[in-house]
Amino acid sequence: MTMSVDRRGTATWLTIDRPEALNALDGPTKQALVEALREAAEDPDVRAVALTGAGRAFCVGQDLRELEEGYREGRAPDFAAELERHYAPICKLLAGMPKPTVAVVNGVAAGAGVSLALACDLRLASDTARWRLAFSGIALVPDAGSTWHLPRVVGLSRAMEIALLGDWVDADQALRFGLVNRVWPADDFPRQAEAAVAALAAGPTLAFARTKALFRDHLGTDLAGALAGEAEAQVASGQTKDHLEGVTAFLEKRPPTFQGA
Ligand code: T3D
Repeated sequence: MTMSVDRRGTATWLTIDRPEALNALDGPTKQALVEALREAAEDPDVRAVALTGAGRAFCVGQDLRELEEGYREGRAPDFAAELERHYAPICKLLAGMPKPTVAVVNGVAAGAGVSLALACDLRLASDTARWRLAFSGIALVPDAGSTWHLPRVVGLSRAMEIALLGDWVDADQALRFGLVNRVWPADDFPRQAEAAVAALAAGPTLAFARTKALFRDHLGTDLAGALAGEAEAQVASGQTKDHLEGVTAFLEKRPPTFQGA
């Protein structure tokens, strides 16, 4: 078992579970991740997805040992096939899932581990987590969606800094750069992250799904297109039970109870 799937209320927690290899992504782990993400995406009872790592690391990217034999013989892997088979689906599922996805970054993140965290909607980190894009260390370009996500998350100049200078980014820097949304002390991190994910899973899931889609679609749209897209999504959102509940709760001066419907 290289990954565990754990339902906590209406949230699903996916834990990459190869602590002895700092949760490096070998073939079975990537396949398990694709399947678990597909199931979470399709299950209407799952209203938020958290991705984390077992032990002291979040994920250190591609398992380089798995590729050792080929490299020793002077052969690079078939990157195109591997990106298409695993990394692209994982990235698309995390980004496009119709419910919030959260990287719960408990420790070191490197290489494609950073790419996975970037593909999530939010990144919550322990103050012991540190980040390194790491691709340049093995003379590769950033992949698994990170050339698309990183400049959008931190801006072009910071993305260049992180990719080209290649330094470790610590928790303070990650917060300052906008790479993470929240940082908590390590001893309180599990409790805080769990509460944050539970709060997202109790949110207006259909409105969250449309919000995600609008933000992503509108990255490549002009204002007129964005206004039209918002109008269409708002008509659909206005017909949900959660919308009625939200307004009713406001009028009755009580917190809303959203059902994700
Ligand atoms: O198909 C494609 O498109 C390829 C895509 C490639 C993108 C990538 O993700 S390339 C990989 C990028 N990641 C890295 O370069 C990180 C490599 N790891 C490190 O630099 C260090 O491990 C760390 C700085 C992250 C942590 O250092 P430290 O000293 O705390 O731990 P350690 O002793 O180096 O690692 C502990 C174990 O994890 C160790 O195993 P061992 O020797 O005790 O049996 C180490 O080999 C293993 N490990 C760490 N990173 C990887 C790994 N095993 C396989 N693959 C790894 N990436």
